[in-house]
Amino acid sequence: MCEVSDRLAWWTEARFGMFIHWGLYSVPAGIWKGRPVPGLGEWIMHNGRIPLEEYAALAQQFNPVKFNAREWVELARAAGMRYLVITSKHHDGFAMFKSAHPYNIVDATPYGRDVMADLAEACAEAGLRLCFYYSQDQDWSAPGASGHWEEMQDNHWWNHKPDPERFARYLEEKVKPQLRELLTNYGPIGLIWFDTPVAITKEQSEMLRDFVHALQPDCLVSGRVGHGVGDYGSLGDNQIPCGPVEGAWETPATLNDTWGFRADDHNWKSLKDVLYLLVDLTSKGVNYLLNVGPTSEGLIPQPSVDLLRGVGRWMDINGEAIYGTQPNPYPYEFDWGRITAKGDKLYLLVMRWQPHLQLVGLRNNVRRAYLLADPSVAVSVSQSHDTAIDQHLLALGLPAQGPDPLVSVVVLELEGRPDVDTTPLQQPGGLINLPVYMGELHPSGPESGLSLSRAKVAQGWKSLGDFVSWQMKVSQPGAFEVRAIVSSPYHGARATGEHEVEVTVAGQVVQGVLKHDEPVDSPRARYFPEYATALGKVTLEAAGTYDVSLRATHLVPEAGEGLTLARVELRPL
Ligand code: JFZ
Repeated sequence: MCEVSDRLAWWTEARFGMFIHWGLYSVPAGIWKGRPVPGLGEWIMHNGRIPLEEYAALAQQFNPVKFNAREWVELARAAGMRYLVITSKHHDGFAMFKSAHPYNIVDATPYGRDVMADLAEACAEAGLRLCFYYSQDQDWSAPGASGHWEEMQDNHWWNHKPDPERFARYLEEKVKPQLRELLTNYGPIGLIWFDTPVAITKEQSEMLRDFVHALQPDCLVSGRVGHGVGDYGSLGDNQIPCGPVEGAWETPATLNDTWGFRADDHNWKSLKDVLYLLVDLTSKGVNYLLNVGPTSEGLIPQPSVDLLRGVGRWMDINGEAIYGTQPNPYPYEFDWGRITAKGDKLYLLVMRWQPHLQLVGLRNNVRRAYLLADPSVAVSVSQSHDTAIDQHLLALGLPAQGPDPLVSVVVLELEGRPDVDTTPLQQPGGLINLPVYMGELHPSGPESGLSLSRAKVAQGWKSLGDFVSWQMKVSQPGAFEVRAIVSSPYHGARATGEHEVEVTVAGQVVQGVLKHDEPVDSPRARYFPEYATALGKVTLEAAGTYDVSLRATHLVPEAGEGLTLARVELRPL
């Protein structure tokens, strides 16, 4: 069996994949007996408390005569996606492939075709990796599985505890045989995207992982197989970490607010939203798995098609700054955009174009700088070093307008591999950004739960003795406004508790209550809202290195996750 890092090579190179949620739920499309059932389209059976017999009857209406595997695959390829993950069996338990278990698309629908066979052929032709989503834990149709419909009438799936013996039998009698079908009938499979581990034990997660690897040694297993035993991890829906992550991670994301098609969901993201997510995630080393929810006729909704074609036009020109890149070597974001790296090159993905872009902390000599969209356009480079504070400065002279209205790429060819100062540095505009993950966390004692979340935000900050400290390098001294930025621990959560904090900067103290009336506008904050609070003013008389710390002076006990601090900012006044 090969090592995990070998298996992951194609996936890390790919960076961008298509997720497809398609099943019987595409027929009601969010509406049951004339009424919208709130929630995700693919959850309609559960959320609508629909008895299995009624739900299964949808199969007779599932006839996707407009389905064309080549068209879907062509769209994914045109968008720049390098792998495709499709729901082979979602929580409803219906198999979208030919299976010995009769509840499947070939045996139960008038369509009667194995769409996975068509997709496997189209993917092989186009050079895309075919991958299968498979709900191993929840199966609302299978006795013994979690979320079984008969046990859900006044229960919730996440606290439903199926009988361990019957659950084990379900794994043996349905899950393993179906995985064997998926891994033997369709050629090489890129990965199995397991999901929602709730009842599964660690031994069972390991057993399924090993079962997959035994059938196809190169096939990856998603982190949602449970208990952290997969080949890579999943972040939350649309979740962007604050800084680069270690290891292999992927963010699954929707184009509107559902995975499976809902006729009434028109809340489409813009091309700007999608490109910013792609760029932001890539700069942090996270794969982007972007979803489409086809209709029961077999069509990908037109707004999704238009968005993906827009992404594709951008990727045709700028894909080099995405595929096979390393994360930003600086451990922080820039207010003008993001950085990726490959070999001796840095790619500056500029979201806020400016003719005079400056970068601090790059120690390499720059051999050449150019626009990825048009290498013939002259970009001037000047580099200097301030020996007093040991700070490198790169100044670029760029055209007045960027080549792309949303994200334009400037390439820096360096002498050698990128070598950057990774301490918090004052940026050329004067801003100093102090993310918590770049500081030092000081838990008050063994009882303290203070730690970093997966997204690199402070969590478990519930004790007044906890604090965080940083050292920062200041090149342009003066007066600054000190701001604290909190992040919501949950997708779309509005507020986190009005905690009171004090920040000490070089011995000067400012203090205030963290409010929620100044939302931050950034790609990340769009999905996990962030709020900034101005705490007061400090003055730094000279360039140099300074200490900063933040403590809580009052914590709101009912805020579940405690003080979820993302960062402190010093803005020049
Ligand atoms: C799960 C499914 O329940 C859902 O239907 C869809 O298939 C999605 C891709 O995966 O939902 C989740 C599970 C976990 C998170 C988000 C959505 N999460 O950890 O943020």
